[in-house]
Amino acid sequence: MKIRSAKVIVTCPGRNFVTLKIETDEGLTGLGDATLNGRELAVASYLTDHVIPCLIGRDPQQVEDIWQYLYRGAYWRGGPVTMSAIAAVDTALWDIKAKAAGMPLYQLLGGKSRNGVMVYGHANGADISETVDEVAKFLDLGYKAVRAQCGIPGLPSTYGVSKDKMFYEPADADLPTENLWSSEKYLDHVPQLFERLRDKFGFGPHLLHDAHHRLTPIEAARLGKSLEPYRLFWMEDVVPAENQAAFRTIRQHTVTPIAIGEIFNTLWQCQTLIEEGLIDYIRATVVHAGGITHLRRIATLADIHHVRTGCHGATDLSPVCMGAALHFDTWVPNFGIQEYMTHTPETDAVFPHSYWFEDGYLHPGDTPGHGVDIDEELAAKYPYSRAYLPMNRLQDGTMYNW
Ligand code: GCO
Ligand code: MG
Repeated sequence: MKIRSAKVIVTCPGRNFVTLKIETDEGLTGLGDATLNGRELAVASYLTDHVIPCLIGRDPQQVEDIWQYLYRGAYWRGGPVTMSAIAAVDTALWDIKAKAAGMPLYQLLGGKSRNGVMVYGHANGADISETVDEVAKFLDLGYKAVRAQCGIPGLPSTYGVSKDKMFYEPADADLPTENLWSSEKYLDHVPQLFERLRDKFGFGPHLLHDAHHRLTPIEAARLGKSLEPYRLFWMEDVVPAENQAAFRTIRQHTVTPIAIGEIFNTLWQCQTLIEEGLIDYIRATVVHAGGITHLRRIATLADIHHVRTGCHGATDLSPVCMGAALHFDTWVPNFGIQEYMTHTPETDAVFPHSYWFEDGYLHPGDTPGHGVDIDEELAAKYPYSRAYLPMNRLQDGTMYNW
């Protein structure tokens, strides 16, 4: 079998997605997600201008060799653009391999380890009462786990709070909007939210929270301590992780479980976190962490150190990434949870897929491959439209982490 052609499809059915489609001389096709929120066209160019010419004529069955070729061979290693491009190729090749075998992808990875993939939904509100109502909606839909975010008194806007509840989309403008941040106000408010949620819903549902890289290690330690009575499933991205050793401070002070990794691209960015047992959940996923081939290595290292997976699954990860992640989740022994933000109906129509939600769990389906396709004619009706994530400043104007 040989790779005959490959192309990049950019479409914006409500938000931008970049998809790689690889075609073989035997007529099999495979799809990989290459979406990098706010930097979509950089990955599209990386693939079209630098990767696709090297793929033509290669044997698509050599998934590992092609991964190594693109990673080692480029000399320049890592980074979100490179690793999203490699991930797209890798995902498309696994899709082809599974289709050639006539099997759903999870079978090739090692088969089912569970009957369904537990997911968490996103509840958010302008204030605590609104967030409580939103959590109730998710529980009514059958979710076993819900992430809760809410507005902070004294801050006009913040991460995780949106007007459009079910389709929360942070890339909200064609140039970055700006938020204002105060860790003091945030740290005072968040425990009140979880106190109300536990009062109302008890300790049955899993509750999660994302601090979106905004605290210092000692502030994060305080957050974890103050949330201990409410027994969260995890607190996510409490500090930026360039300095992995900083997590030692947080770990010393709190037993609230720690999750991080949605922006990680390689194992090296979480090696210390995992090997020293500084985290409980690793959030890396297929598209930004080098595809199934590399994510599998991260998960295997994590397993040895009692760290479980919690793949990123926001709306900027396309249904192609979600489909691949669900096969991975169905197999991976140290599965923790999968994030799930539903895509808009327009996006679902462009990407017909075999996965489905039922009673708090997602199921990958049994279609050969990863089970996600693209309707190219429909995709062409939604041209790229530039969109950026917001930025964030402290109240005195200092540039800060979003
Ligand atoms: C999450 C994330 C997202 C990101 C988004 C950026 O936990 O789902 O933090 O909301 O901000 O994916 O592109
Ligand atoms: Mg997050």
